[in-house]
Amino acid sequence: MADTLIIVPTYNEIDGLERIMARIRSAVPDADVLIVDDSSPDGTGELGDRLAAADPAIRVLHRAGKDGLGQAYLAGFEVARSGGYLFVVEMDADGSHDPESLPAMIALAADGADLVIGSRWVDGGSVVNWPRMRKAISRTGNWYSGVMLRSRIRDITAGFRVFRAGALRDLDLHAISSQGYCFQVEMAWRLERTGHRIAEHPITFVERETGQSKMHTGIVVEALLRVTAWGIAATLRPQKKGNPDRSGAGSN
Ligand SMILES: Nc1nc2c(ncn2[C@@H]2O[C@H](COP(=O)(O)OP(=O)(O)O)[C@@H](O)[C@H]2O)c(=O)[nH]1
Ligand SMILES: [Mg+2]
Repeated sequence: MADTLIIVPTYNEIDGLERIMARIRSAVPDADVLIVDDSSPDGTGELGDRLAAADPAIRVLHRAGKDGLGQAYLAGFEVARSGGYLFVVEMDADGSHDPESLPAMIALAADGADLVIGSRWVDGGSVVNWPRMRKAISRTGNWYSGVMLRSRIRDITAGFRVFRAGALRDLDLHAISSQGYCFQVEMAWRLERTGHRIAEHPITFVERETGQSKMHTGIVVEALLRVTAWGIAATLRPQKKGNPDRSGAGSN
């Protein structure tokens, strides 16, 4: 059985899905892949079904409607948990995250990192073809999260990640409340503040060539408000390092 599950959330990604699946299957042939599609109107889910029919390593989880990135990943984590996988990967369907980085990232998790972030903002990391505005939002968001959450993570908003499955079990996933991309900040911060090991691996993020970004102002506002609220709450009620997020949970 594969020890890694790669979760790929999709919403209207029909143009790039086949290409990214082929790249994933050739870069990490031993991993299983789970497409989590929110009933994309463009037929992405049906294309996923055809790819799954031709390749037993690929599965599709169909969800009833567009419900945000966070909910899609939480549903995928449940599949990973019941399948007994050791490593759980998050990556976008649009080609921005290069599957060829995965062997090195999974190796870091196998070496003991609880979360490995494919990072644009550490030495060696970069972004290709992003509009100046997107770069500014990402840099400012990471800077603000660093200050408010006292986080040392350089790319806390990144969506390219490998979790050790045991670390996911340490978190109370039902308590994760973020809807949009703020989900990524919440997951990383919960692990960091409970003393989990976080590694950042430099990646080159390449802006999508097909389809459209689902990023919108509401997502940025949600992140800004939540990070501010978490930062204030953490100042009032500091968490002791080493305390699990979920009482009584171990990390294995
Ligand atoms: N299932 C699901 N996937 C989503 C949703 N929103 C975004 N995605 C996927 O999440 C990934 C990142 O989204 P994208 O629009 O590329 O964000 P950007 O890279 O920040 O511009 C892509 O694979 C999207 O198809 C959603 O509500 N549900
Ligand atoms: Mg994208």
